[in-house]
Amino acid sequence: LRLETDALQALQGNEFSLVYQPVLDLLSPGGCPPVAVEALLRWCHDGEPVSPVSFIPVLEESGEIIPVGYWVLEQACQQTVHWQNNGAPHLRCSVNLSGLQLREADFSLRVREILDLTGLPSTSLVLEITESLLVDAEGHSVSSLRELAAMGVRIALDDFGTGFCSLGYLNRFPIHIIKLDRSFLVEAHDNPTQQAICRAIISLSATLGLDVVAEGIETLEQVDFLLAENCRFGQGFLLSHPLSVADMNLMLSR
Ligand code: G
Ligand code: G
Ligand code: MN
Ligand code: NA
Repeated sequence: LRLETDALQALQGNEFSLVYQPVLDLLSPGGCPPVAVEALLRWCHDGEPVSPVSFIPVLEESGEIIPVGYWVLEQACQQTVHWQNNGAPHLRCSVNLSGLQLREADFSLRVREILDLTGLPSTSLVLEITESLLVDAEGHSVSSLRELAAMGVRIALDDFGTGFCSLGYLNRFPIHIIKLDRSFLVEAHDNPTQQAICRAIISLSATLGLDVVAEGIETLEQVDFLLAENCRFGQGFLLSHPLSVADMNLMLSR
């Protein structure tokens, strides 16, 4: 309960911040700037970090995820424009959405305004949604997705393979990127079934013309496996932890 009332004041109190996890081209992990960064929300409350796993549901429950979500979008777009103007002209920015945000009547319009305000090209923005969001999507959310895609915004399906999304959804909705859930990769080295699932998702994506980003890469063996399977993009602690703006600046200046 305490968390709830405090979350309402956190936005005004500047208690939120973003960290950015690089998405790298596995063919040249150290050799070129990240292809994208995923913005991840952090809340430092009374000097203590609170995990998004516990506070995002609270923000969703109270509806506060709407204003916080717009803050995240604006902040991430503004920061990405800065990086684009300072040595990483092709950097994309990936932002996680919760289902409530897509249900907002004027969501795509607000995204358009944020892009115009910050100057981020629409094609540089990736919005990450989950399978459950698609399964529950009613008409309006689907129109929002189509409007965003028509603007040039790219849509990524996050944690792919863990939800209840049938493969038919990949055709029915405007999806451009699949983010392969890290659970498959964790067991890929000694579990032939998980390995086969990874392989199938990667090859299906290629057939459908979708990019795949492997999540949660923690070992070199996983990188080798992914490259052998023609999965070109990845993120994970091995490549880089989520970074503060200052640490991202350092990474980009190398
Ligand atoms: O950053 P971390 O791995 O702790 O994130 C935990 C969860 O919180 C992930 O599922 C991630 O997608 C989610 N998350 C992080 N930042 C945001 C955000 O800005 N908006 C939403 N809706 N979810 C987020
Ligand atoms: O659900 P989503 O994919 O948005 O979650 C992103 C979360 O995954 C972030 O909170 C980030 O900290 C976490 N993460 C990123 N890379 C790794 C990794 O290599 N291993 C693990 N265990 N978590 C990771
Ligand atoms: Mn994500
Ligand atoms: Na994910």
